[in-house]
Amino acid sequence: MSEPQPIYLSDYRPPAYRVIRTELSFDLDPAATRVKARLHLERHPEREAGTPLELDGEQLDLKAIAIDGQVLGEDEYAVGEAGLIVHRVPQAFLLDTEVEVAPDANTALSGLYRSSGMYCTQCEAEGFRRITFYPDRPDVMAPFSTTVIGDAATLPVLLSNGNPVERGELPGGRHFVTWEDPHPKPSYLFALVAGDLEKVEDRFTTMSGREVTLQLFVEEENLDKTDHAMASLKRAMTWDEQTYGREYDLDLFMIVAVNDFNMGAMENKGLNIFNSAAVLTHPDTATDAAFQRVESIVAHEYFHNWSGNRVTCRDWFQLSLKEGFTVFRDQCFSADTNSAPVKRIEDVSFFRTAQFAEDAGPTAHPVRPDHYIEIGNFYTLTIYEKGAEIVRMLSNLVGEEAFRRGSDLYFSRFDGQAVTIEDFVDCMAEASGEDLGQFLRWYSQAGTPEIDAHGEYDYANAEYRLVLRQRTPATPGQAEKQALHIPVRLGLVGTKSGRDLPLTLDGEALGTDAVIHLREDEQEFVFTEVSEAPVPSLGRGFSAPVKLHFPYGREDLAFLQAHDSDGFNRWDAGQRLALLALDDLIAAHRNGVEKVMDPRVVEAFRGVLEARIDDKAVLAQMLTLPSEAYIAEQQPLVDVDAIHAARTFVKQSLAASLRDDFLRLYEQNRSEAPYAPQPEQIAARSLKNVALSYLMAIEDEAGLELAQAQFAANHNMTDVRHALTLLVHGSRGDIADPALKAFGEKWVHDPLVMDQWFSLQVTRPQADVLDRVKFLMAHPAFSLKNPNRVRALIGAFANQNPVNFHRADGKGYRLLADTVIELNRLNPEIAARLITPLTRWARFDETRQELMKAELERIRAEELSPNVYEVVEKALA
Ligand code: 0A1
Ligand code: ZN
Repeated sequence: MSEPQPIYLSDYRPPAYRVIRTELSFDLDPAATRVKARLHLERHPEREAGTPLELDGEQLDLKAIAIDGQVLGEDEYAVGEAGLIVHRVPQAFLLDTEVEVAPDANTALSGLYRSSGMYCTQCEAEGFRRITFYPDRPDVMAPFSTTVIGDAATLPVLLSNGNPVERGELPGGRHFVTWEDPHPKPSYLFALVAGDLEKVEDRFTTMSGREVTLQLFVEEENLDKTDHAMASLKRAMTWDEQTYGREYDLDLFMIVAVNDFNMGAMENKGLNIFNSAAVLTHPDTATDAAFQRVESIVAHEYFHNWSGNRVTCRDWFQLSLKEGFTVFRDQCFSADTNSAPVKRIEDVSFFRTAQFAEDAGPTAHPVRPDHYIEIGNFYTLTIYEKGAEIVRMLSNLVGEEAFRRGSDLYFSRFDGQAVTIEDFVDCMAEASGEDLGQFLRWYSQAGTPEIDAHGEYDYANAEYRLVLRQRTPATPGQAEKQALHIPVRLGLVGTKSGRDLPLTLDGEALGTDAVIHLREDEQEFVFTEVSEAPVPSLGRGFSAPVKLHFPYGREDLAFLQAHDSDGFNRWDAGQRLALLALDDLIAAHRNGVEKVMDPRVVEAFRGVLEARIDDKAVLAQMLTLPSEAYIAEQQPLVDVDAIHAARTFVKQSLAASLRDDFLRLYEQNRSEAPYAPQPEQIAARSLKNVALSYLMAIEDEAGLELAQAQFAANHNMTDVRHALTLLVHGSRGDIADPALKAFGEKWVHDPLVMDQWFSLQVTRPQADVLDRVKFLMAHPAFSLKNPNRVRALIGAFANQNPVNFHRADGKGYRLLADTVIELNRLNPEIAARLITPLTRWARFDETRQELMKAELERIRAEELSPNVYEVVEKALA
């Protein structure tokens, strides 16, 4: 096999042939589905006559081909590994092809495949070429008509995009439905579903008074798990009308839940397909976090109807055009629906842990990459989450009103077109009058910018001088970096008053909270009329996706934690304070010195507990220590054992010192009220469960009793799972084991609950866990073919159990590599994603580095899919 070759953004050319209309017909069969395609094609006016017709196609068995009704001779076309070439075609013509595909043999879950007996499709990014020969690129848009033929008894439901226009019986117990999608769409938004599904129906009246039918299709046993998704959908539809003035554009909107799915969900036009984990909820089976995730994913896919479908991407280098914008939209929606500060804290915590790590690793890439081998590898945190941070910065830079004018302009100017990131930014520039030229560098430059800040208060002149210096570390293929336009939102908090001081910059009064613009490598900002010595509160609300360093003392941080008017920075000051203490303890652990708890951290926590913070969800966040993964992110060299020991020590020390406070908090926040996924209830539960984590950190009688009782009360999955996790992660096997067994037996029929059962066992920090992982891989409820199972078991072990994955004997690495090698053949997309923790070898000690690289080499020696090849090559480069 030849080495896979990269594709370059600079090589972009418009398509040679346009598709005016696409007509498909599927005769479904597990081993031999027949797909007939009739394409109405037209040569691009700028391309010369004689340009051959090139269509993408993979693993297709061509049965028939004709142009304008004339069957082609064998010398008139050629079929290769990647597609079909017809050497001579007219200027405008009809192409008929018939191919055979094998849904049951499709374990990659891209193209047409079967999941629990139902047929479904996944076409983004390049799955449509596994269904029929086609110009499978997003800048080719056409209206589709699709006829689905299947067995009437086993496949009563036959779905595709758009509206059903005809249905009927056929000989041999078969039936068909024909669907028309009037909106021109790229092939990646095509979808087909056929199965024995139950339907839940609702209605929505749009702002212009049109009636839309909403349908959710699930397997019969999941009919009681659809309420929340349906309610979320209606909220999202209303929100998009109110916030962006966008309404839905078909008479029917369908969501289907499938069990085997590579990602969370997919925004196919009018027919969203969801991973069952991203749509099904029930108080007994799903946690609060799962309810919130479902709400945000339902919204995300719905929002794509405009940001992605009506206006789509010219090519896959522009992926963040739809994903960054849509993530920003779903984040704002969730913030409006739940606790806004907590949503921001959660998003940023995740971002600073996972995206920063990606940006610092061998697969770092710009939000708009300039080359790739396998686009399936680019559905990354950088494209999605950093892309969303860039859109958020834009919105803050131009202001909410101009941002709305800019998005209105974008949607109207480019409706029905496939466009670029510049097109989007241009609309924002035009609507606001801002010069966004330098800002565009955010899209082309990889790596996390770092700002070194220094400040000095001059009593005599009542001035505060702030110096900001920016640098972006080199990333693979990008040694030199240019200065970015970085918005820094800040305040100066007076040390006497504890209040935000008025800000005057260059004679201009800016209020008490302002955004300054860092554009140079180094810039000085002199604030005048500063009446008392301040502590600066920088990067409020995480105003830019950067690492911001300021030489804060612990007193400064405790002060900001108590007084900052910005909720996010208040929380962050606490995190920074805890990190300083953790640094000392990590060093103590490494040096074999006795660990001593910093009393200032204990006092800061006591202060938080006594501060009467109204928002319980915020309070719960303020009482939560930085995760081991985030602590690791801050260390020059990751020592997983020292980090685990230090964090456990801090937790136990806080629990011992503040035990009665945590007990009180627990009691005050327990409730017998029936479960509802409402913000107030979720907040109370999170606070109660944070308190329980501390009590269980010392495993005293009270903690153990509460955890056992909470598990036994069986009130809702959030409480049950949390209690069970604490028990299983604790030292009392005599209590944990029977609970674990009972839970596993009770839920053995429910794969989504079994995923939680797998995860909570393999994230146990104790040393015996590797055997448990292997044992569970042989459990009848586990299967390597199902991505959710793989993520819940192998993924959770490798990503959420640092001390065991990074065992000094390398057996954790070996297990991951073995799994990757097997998955490389079954499901390349999932295999490639699973490698991530091994690619981070540079962050560990030499022995571990060698062990990790040896496993990467072992993977490299296999015959690899392009997906795995690309990741392994980068990791070993
Ligand atoms: N566009 C979807 C994500 C998605 C991407 C690729 C997929 O298959 C490889 C599936 C879904 C979204 O942003 O939700
Ligand atoms: Zn998306």
